[in-house]
Amino acid sequence: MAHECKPTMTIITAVNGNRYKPYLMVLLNSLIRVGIDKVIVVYSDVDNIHELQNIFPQITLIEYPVDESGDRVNKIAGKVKYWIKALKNCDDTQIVFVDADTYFLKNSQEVFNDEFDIAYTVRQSRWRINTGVLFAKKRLSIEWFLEEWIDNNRIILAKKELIKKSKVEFGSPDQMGFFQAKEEPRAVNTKLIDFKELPCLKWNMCDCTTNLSDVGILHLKGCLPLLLKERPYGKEYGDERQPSQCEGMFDLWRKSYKEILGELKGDNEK
Ligand SMILES: [Mn+2]
Repeated sequence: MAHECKPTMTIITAVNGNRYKPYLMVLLNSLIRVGIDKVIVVYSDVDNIHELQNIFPQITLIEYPVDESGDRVNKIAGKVKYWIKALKNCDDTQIVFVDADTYFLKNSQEVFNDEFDIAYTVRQSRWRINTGVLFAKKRLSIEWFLEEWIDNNRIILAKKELIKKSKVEFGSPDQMGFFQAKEEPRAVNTKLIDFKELPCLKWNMCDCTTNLSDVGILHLKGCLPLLLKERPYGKEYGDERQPSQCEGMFDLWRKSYKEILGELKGDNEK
């Protein structure tokens, strides 16, 4: 076709607070390696975040006002709110929403060859859905879906029993909120969303495996002190994963982090 142009893809992520900055740095580094050059980062309360623009000129940084209310719900329901903000600033039709603690090993463009509006990842685990990685084709309904997801999070977080249920059945309130938005859509628009399931093993690998050759996206899952070797591995810290299996993934992350710290240092000395 004469006017057909190659579809592009934007990665959207969010960071709230300084402690997520190392994750973001490594994520950006991984994106560059696999040739993804459009990234929108919505952030709050991160020191010197603009220094990252020197090493990753292709990122768009959008500041989200720091939540001064101290509202716990706002914090927990937060990620999706940031994603919506990014979505409003995105002109691509193919979007990958990811947690900052993810790491791309492959360009994930191939996922968009399939038909869907939203593709989410599932695994063989007590908690089947993991919302750390989400693929979406941009339609108005996607924004509505994200709004319904936030509303659900708020409803869950307002009731102790629901919080408990969400942790037991879904691993977190946020994952239960997603499940409900998908299963019990309210608006006509969101009822028509076409969902697709993707294997976590390939597109949101969080259970650790020694063989990373088939993996497209890794998900470190909140173990920064362990990654930075500030504490040893241990069940007492809530780690469910086996350290021997995770070492490959952790080493990859550490190597990348060191590399960027070096670049930032070099940049500051210029
Ligand atoms: Mn995560």
